[in-house]
Amino acid sequence: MNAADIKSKARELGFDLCGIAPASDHPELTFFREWLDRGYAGEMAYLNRSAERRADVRNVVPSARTVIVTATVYNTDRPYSTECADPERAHIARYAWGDDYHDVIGGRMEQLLAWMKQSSDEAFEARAYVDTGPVQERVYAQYAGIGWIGKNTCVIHPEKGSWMFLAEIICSLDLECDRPALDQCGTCTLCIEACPTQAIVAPGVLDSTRCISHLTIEHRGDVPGAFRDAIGTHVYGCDICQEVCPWNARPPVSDDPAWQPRAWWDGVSVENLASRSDDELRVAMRKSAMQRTKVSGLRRNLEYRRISDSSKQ
Ligand code: B12
Ligand code: SF4
Repeated sequence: MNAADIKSKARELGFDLCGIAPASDHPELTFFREWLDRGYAGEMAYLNRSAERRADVRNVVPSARTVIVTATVYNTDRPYSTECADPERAHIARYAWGDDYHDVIGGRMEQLLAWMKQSSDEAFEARAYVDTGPVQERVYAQYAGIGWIGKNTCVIHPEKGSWMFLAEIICSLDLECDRPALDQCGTCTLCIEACPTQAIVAPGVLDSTRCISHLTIEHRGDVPGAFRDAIGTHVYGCDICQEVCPWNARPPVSDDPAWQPRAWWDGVSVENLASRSDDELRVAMRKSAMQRTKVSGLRRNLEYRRISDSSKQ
């Protein structure tokens, strides 16, 4: 079993891209500590707790020599929030429209790993992760040639754009590695200018305490009043800095049933969602990434919007 065999199996399992990065001292890995020290992680205390392990995959799998990175396009054919003229439309980030990617991609990664174990002549150590592992996924994706880390901090592929989930297998096999992706943002700063809360404080540096994704999903308790107008009808996450990106102007669309928008969220208004009972919302959020905030978190975001609308009348 070699690198080409792994990539062809990854394609067979439905991954759009697969590349291999060396498990070495990539300079970008050191930004993480500085980012934490500046307080940019906001309330995501788990990032502080796991900082040492996140510094290098060899702290997670000591024998690691390579990181196999996969990317899965989750974009569907629905318009962007920036294209929507209806001021009452509820905007939910597109990564959360369908089934929970942790389960779907996690299952496919386990299949890839099981196949590797069966096909390899050599015994090896490995761990598969999607999102929640102590891994700086974007850095390894860049070194695996999946895409460059854009000014909006997202990994962008020249043809696939950035609507992609990343996942990886850290392993002790000495596989042939890909060339790192080259930065193609150039002089463009559209994402930095479009962010309604000025959360991209420098190219590639995001202050989570200002990011709508953090404010509507990770933040507990009251959302600071100063951000509520800028949040608008973004009731769960935010896609603006990717929607304005020229590399996402003609993005590929996935026909995978897992990522298609559930009818509950498809083109609905804030009022429509807010009028749903807790039980209905619970059913709608079942096995979706939106379970992270539970019904109470979504309800909080919906209520802010309703209160702000009624105070303007
Ligand atoms: C914490 C987290 C968040 C936080 C912080 C995001 C952030 N930009 O750091 C919040 C809640 C805000 C968030 C939001 C979103 N997230 Co998120 N998130 C993560 C998580 C769990 C960790 C990221 C992390 O370590 N951040 C810390 C910073 C330092 O790391 P980084 O962004 O990877 O950093 C690179 C650049 O910022 C840059 N950099 C940093 N500092 C500096 C300094 C200088 C001088 C320079 C030049 C560069 C530079 O280099 C970095 C490497 O250090 C990853 C999964 C994982 N385990 O990696 C998913 C992940 C990054 N998220 C993802 C997604 C989909 C989203 C959202 C689109 C969801 C949404 N629509 O609401 C938004 C996108 C917002 C955005 N513009 O990033 C995907 C991104 C896929 C992709 N194509 O890049 C990931 C990889 C999950 C996955 N497995 O698919 N997320
Ligand atoms: S996700 Fe939205 S709030 Fe966060 S950095 Fe991008 S545009 Fe700004």
